[in-house]
Amino acid sequence: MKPLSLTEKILQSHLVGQDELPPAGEIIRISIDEAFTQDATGTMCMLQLEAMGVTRVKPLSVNFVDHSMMQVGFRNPDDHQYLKTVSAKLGIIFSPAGTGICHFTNMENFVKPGMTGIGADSHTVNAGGAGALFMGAGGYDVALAMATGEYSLPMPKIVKVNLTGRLNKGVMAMDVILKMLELVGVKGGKGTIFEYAGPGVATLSLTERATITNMGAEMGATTSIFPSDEQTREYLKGRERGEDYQPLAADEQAQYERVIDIDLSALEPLIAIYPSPGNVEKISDHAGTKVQQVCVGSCTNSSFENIASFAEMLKGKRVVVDTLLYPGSRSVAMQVAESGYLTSLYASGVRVMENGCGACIGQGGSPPSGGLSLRTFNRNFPKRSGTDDAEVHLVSPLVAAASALTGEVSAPELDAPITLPQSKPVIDTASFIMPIPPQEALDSEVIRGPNIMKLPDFEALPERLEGEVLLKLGDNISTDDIQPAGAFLPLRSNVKQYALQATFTMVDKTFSKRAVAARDAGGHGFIVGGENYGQGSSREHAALCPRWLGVKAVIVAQFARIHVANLVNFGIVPLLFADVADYDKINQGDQLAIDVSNLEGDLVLEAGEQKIPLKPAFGPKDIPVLKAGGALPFFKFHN
Ligand code: MIC
Ligand code: SF4
Repeated sequence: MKPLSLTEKILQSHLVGQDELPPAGEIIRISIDEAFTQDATGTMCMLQLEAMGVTRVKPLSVNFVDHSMMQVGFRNPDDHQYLKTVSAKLGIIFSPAGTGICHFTNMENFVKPGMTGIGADSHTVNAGGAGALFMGAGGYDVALAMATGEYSLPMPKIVKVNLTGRLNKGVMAMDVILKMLELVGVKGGKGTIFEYAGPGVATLSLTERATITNMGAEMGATTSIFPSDEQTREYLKGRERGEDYQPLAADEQAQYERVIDIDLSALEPLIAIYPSPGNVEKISDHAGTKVQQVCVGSCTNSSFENIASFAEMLKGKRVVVDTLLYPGSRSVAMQVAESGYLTSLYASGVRVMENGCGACIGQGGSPPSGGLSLRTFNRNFPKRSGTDDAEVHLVSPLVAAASALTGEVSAPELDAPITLPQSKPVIDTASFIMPIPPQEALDSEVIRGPNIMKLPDFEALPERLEGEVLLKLGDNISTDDIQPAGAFLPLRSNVKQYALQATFTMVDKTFSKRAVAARDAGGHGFIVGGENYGQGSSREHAALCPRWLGVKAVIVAQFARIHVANLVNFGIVPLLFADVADYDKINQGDQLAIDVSNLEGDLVLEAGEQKIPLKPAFGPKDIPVLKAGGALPFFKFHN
């Protein structure tokens, strides 16, 4: 038998409709063991699920509330109430506000080694730390997976990351993934699954592994995975889920696309410099830079071990800058309290915040104007913090602690490695609200407050697209640039207002007005961009809102994986320049046309006298979806 990688073993055991794994790039269909959303993507996902006519979901499904929790006014509470009642009816477990960050809480309670899963959030890949194959997707694809228990994806390339050695004192799992980002870059993971292996793996705890898989999203990777071993068993036992354990690893002679070697003992504390997680440098090169704020937490670094290490460094001392801490879950927060760290953190002057995304998604905790915030989070895209001219650098919890004490970027100076006291995890399964049994659910009411708007209807694709280049953008445009979150999060269930108030405001405040005027004059909007367009979040609003504003095609040098699927799902034609040099021939304001009557044929961009060859960024199975005007009209027509 051919020796298999761990990824191949899991994919093989979940294949639907074929027996053999095809070469990289070909579409595979797999069964999905779990599908989940969080509140910021969940309302749209649930509206689509309802529009599909689904009355009960197939796989284990969970709706978490963690992103939009400020409850200033009726909008967030309306969303939460809708999610709670629709979950009960459709057979979905509901994780209310305060229970914890989706990826963290998911890992604690639901993920088992060997499982497959998709979630409406790019950091769903976090679950790879427990030997499971989880991927981020847009809300429509998650709704479809909840309805069918299946998901399609291009067969990924599999790259082995061979870990040797052991982390030195003051160096953390965050530094391992920052090293990977330095080596691979923010688009180097596209179409790839990173499989961690080698003797260094055994030295990393499960939550350390999850820090590493979590930020695989920042390399554009499909996902990342660790083997399931004694560390996995230990973690599951601690969570009273010992029976969920099974050992899993790649076969000895498994073949990989390539191998990356990382010696853990050679790593030093690193920092990702604003404005990209890919700008990785040594802490020592930035030591002494003044900081105005420190934030610890996010789905990347909010485990008990992270918080306890942070608290140990602060013990008996006071922070000198505004320092905010977001525990990953109520379970972690209770363990922090029981072990005495809550008191010592307060005594050190730390602001202990709610168990949720918080400052990571710009829900409060913005730094001051022109300030520098050091964060243990995974993203530092422009303006994501909510302060337009503030900068954010990404660091480990120990660097965060050292810097909070000095008010400057500082490496952790330790005489000996930090040892944490024995402490038992606190189990918090009581926070979950279980769905109503199917028979009773038929009569249960779904409560839709005024913030829950109807989904917009979209027409089929015309034969010819004609209109203006509404925006010409550069490389690495993130979904935070396209459709900012932060203060706009309460508009996630209100497409019209979210589009009018937020779309592309980060790059051009006139965008939505110009787009609506062009749309209402009968034109089709075009967006032109460079490499890695749509990096970052899985938010489908970054396609849905531009579509509402009349955008019909996006032409770029290269797309990020989840975003291109979202464009197709909302009927925007994703296209690539056949020759990247042609990007220079197009300007904002140009009038363009494309004959899209035959999406299988050659596609040519007509720009005045110029005829510019294009390549599809969509696959054959996407063509009928695009023609129908998007996934939902396509689904409704065929069911
Ligand atoms: C993010 O970190 O950008 C988010 C907010 O979690 C997004 C999801 C969203 O936009 O709702 C993600 O990572 O997919
Ligand atoms: Fe939440 Fe931040 Fe993680 Fe996104 S990256 S899920 S906003 S904690």
